[in-house]
Amino acid sequence: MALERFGSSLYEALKKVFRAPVVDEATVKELVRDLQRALLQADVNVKLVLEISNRIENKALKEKVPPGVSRREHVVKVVYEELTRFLGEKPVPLKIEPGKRNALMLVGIQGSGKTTGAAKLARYFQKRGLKAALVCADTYRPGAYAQLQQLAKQANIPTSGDPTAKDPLKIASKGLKQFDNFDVVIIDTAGRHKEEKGLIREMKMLERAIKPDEVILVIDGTIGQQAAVQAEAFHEATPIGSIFVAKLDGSARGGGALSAVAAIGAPIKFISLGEKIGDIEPFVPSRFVGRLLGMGDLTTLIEKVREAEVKVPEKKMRAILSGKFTLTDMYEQFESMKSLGPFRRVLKMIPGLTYDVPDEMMEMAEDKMKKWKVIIESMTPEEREKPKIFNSSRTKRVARGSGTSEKEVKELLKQYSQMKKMMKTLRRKKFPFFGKKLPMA
Ligand SMILES: Nc1nc2c(ncn2[C@@H]2O[C@H](COP(=O)(O)OP(=O)(O)OP(=O)(O)O)[C@@H](O)[C@H]2O)c(=O)[nH]1
Ligand SMILES: [Mg+2]
Repeated sequence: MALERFGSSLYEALKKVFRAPVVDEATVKELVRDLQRALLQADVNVKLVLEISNRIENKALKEKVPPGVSRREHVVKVVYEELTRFLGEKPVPLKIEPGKRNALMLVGIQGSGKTTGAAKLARYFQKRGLKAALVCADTYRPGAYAQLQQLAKQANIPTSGDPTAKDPLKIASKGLKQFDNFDVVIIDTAGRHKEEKGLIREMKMLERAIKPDEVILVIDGTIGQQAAVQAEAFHEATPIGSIFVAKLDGSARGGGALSAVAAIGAPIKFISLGEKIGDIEPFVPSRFVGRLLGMGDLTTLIEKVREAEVKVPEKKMRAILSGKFTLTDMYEQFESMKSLGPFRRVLKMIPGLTYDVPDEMMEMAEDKMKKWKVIIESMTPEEREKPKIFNSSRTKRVARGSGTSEKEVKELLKQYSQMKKMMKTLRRKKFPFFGKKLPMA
């Protein structure tokens, strides 16, 4: 399995679609070929590859494109939908049976995120009105119980454990008894690296003895392809009911977790995007596929793009593309970006840009945009329409009026001319049809 590579090559394939000047049958066919290659490289069964790629080709070429959506967006949407179907369509919730004590046992290798994961899960259920408790059955790691207690304290979750205990089964049983009238009891177990055989043996023994309602395998989202080997080893010892993927914050795309799913067939039910006790969310396949492809949540993007499209009247678009781009237009652009939500989120959704923009830069861009808007607000209508008339006394006045410096006003004007230039090249490169009839109209 090489699902992680599969992720990135798919991403490359889709990038081609985004870069193509026109999306036509040839573009779709090339995409389908790239897709097939990527799926085959990921060891997907040939029959399944053909099935998926045929469906994508048919839908992309034959399905009617809804109004307001470009052919390009439609193609990407089709790929996305079909892959989501392939990787699991709907979230699989972790079922907690009412009226009984549900025991969940967390397993995984050292440092994968079990202890933090246990606390996150307990808090998650507690927030949903269930009585949740934690049991520490890790008798190996020094300070394991203290770590769990410290996490649990943050959410007032009762814990059971004994730092001096040597027998994990004894303390697990004791904890289960203690919390017998609880809805959910989460058992944290030891993780070890070097002595994997011992760990597996212990886990088997614990599972047979306490018979948890579900064994949850915790996987570190950053480990890549090792995930499949790990998952198989654990699954062989005790059937894994579901997977919890930790550490999906940062740049990990989680392809490894998918290969674990493929290897053992257990669904991912939860993911974690941070160290804090509240950083847990139920797994949503569509969101994950977007992440895997490095594209953010595409359904949201498509919706937002559609909304934004409505906001720019076509007449205006034509005017801008014909080279008439004023500071008023620039201001409106900033406004429409704002309506798309925080700048960062918007940029994250743009294919090709995902994960490439450092946070500090994003913050700077957001701050700048705010400042630039104030500067434009301080100009006269004439200045906004004809920025060419700017001289040093006008610059001074606007800087004073907007509470900024002359340097900042000049910077905005420079940015403006760059954008204007960009609009012109855009017109030449991407809109060769301009001046004729817009094909989308
Ligand atoms: N950034 C980030 N860090 C995490 C996440 N989950 C866990 N960590 C960190 O990873 C480290 C190991 O987490 P633990 O929960 O102690 O892992 P464990 O599996 O219990 O480790 P052992 O008990 O030693 O086997 C800790 O420093 C956690 O704070 C996550 O989702 N994101
Ligand atoms: Mg631990």
